[in-house]
Amino acid sequence: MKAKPEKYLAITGGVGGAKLCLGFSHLLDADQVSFVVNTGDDFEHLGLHISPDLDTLTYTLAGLSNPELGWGRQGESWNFIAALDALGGDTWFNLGDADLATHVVRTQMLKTGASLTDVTASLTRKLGIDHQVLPVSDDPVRTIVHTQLGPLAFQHYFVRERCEPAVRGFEFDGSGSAKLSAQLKAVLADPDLAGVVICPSNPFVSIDPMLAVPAFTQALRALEVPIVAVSPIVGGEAIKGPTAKMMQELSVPRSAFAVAEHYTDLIDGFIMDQQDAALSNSVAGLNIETIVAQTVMVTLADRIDLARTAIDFLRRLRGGG
Ligand code: FO1
Repeated sequence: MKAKPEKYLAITGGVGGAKLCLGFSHLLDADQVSFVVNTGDDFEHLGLHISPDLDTLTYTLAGLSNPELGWGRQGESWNFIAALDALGGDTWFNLGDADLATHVVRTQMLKTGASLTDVTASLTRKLGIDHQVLPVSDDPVRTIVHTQLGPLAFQHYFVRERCEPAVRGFEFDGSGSAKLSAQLKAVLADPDLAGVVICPSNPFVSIDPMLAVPAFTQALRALEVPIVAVSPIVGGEAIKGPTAKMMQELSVPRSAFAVAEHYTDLIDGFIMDQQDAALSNSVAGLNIETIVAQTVMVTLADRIDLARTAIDFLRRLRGGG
C-alpha cells in the first residue's frame, strides 16, 4: 500500500536555522517540506527593503551563502559600499555588490505591489530553488530590542551596536495585526502536513517574532501533528549570535532546558545536543519528549543527519510512541 504522503514545515530565522533547512532540502523534495522565515529583522535602508533572514535562507538553499560571514553571498565584491563610503553614505550595514541586486529587485517588485511572498518566490526560483520559502507574513513585523540604551531597531542593535547593549526585552511591531499569506495558510491546512520543526535559531529574535503573529501560533496550536524544536543552545553557549548573551541579560539560565521551557506550551518534542544529555530528565519533566543528537552542524552530512533525526522523531511522536 502506498505510504501516506508526509509534508513538513520548518520554522527558521538566521544562520543556524538555515543550516538545518539545507539538510531538509536535501532530504525532502519541494512538495514535502516548506520553510517559513522570520521577517522581524527586515528594515528599510538606503531606500531598499532588506530581508536578512529570507536572504540567508535563500542563499543557503542556493549554495551561494558566505560561510565566513554567515550572511550575504560568497565570492562577494564590495565596490558599491566603498563608493558609498567615499560619498559619505551610510556604510554601517555592509552591502555586497551581488547582494545589492537582491535588495534592488525586491524593492522594485514591492513598489509594483508584489507581496513579499511573491517577491521571495521569484527570487528563489531565479536562484534555482524549488522549495517554498515563505515569509511569516506579507505585513510588516519589526523587532524592536529594548536595551539599556533604550529601544533599538533590530539591525541597529545587531549590526550598528554589535549586540553590545544589554537587552531588557523585545517588541514585535505589527505582529498583532499581521495576516498569513494564502500560501502559508495552505501549508498549515494541508491534510498531509505531518509535523513541524522549530529550527535552532535564536528563540527571542528569530522565532518569537513569528510566534507573536496570532494567526500563526493559533494555526500551529490547532495542528493535530507534533511540533519539535532543536535547541540553539549547546552546553550553555549559542553556536553563533547573541542568544546566550541575551539569556544572561534576561536572567534566563543559559541552558537548553531554558529553551525547552521557552517553547513549553507549543512543542511536543525537543532535540538537544549530546553535550546536554544530562538535561533530558528535566526537559521530560516539562512533559516534552526529548532526544539527544549531534546538533552542531559542521558538514553537509551533519545537516542532513539532523534533518533525518528530526523527521524520524516526528514520525515516532505521530505514531504515538
Ligand atoms: N551582519 C553584520 O554583522 N554586519 C553587516 O554589515 C551585515 C550586513 C548584512 C547585509 C545583508 C544581510 O542580508 C545581512 C547582513 N548582516 C550583517 C546580517 C544580519 O544583520 C543578520 O543576518 C540578521 O538580521 C540576524 O540573523
